[in-house]
Amino acid sequence: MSEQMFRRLIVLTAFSHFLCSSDVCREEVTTLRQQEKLLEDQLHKQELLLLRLQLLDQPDHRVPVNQSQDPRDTDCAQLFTSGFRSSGSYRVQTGRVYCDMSDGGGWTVLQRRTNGGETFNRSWTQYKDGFGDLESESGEFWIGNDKLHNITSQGNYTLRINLEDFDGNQRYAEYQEFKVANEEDFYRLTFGAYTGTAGDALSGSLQVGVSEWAGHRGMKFTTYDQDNDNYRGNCAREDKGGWWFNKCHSAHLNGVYYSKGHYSAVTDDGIVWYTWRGWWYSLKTTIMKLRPTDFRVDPADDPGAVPLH
Ligand SMILES: [Ca+2]
Repeated sequence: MSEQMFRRLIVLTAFSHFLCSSDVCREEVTTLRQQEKLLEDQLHKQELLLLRLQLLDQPDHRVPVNQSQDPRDTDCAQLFTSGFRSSGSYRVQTGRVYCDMSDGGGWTVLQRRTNGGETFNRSWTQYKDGFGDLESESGEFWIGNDKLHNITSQGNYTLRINLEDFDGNQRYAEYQEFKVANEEDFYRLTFGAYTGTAGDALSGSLQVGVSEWAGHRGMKFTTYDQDNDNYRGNCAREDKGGWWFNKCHSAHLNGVYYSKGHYSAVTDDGIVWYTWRGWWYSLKTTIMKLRPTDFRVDPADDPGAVPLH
């Protein structure tokens, strides 16, 4: 029923009171009043619904509810720009991802270690598809190498790695031009210039002679069931986790979770960032995340934003 028809009904109901004299007529008036009340309620509900839809259409009033987002978004940076400001699990073009909307916002998280809840000694297929807990705030997971390739082939991305030891010290490493190749090229790792406070363990270039056998630039991905490293054996088997091994590593964030920092083992199979705590210290927390390099936070838009480097 249109608003115009509804108004006609109100007028009719109002005047019928003066025109009526018989009981039948009065009954009809009562029925009409009931209908009027029902329609009034319906109209009120529709007005509220219309108002909510109008609010959703305005960027400043977007509600950060995961279910209402557009699955065609390419990454967490695009979601952040669209108004989604809550960290959590979202669906983007390449599938489900965890978005870190703190630390400047717009980060797509690719790996997290916090408590040893998940084993990272997994097969090629599991690393390809991803595994672990993508839903909770401190869940451990690997995003999946196919997703990693799909996202990083969309543009120019910066990789940020946040590390924490068991004494509560925090360091970070950032790399420009982060890219992961497709499965045909064994998810080969590419990255550019380093900045940060944890040291450049990914290239291993800090110490002379290390990068040739331990650096990860240009390395293919290796798992216990698919050996693509430069070592005579299989680094993933020895160090118990999938990674871009060389012969074998100067950084291995998918290693065994040890509940104390210093560890002893047959091989250096802990969660290692060589340039900070060496090969025989296993870190407490690691987060690897990526964001388009040209992403800029408008300070007026997000007063809590951390200045970018
Ligand atoms: Ca090998």
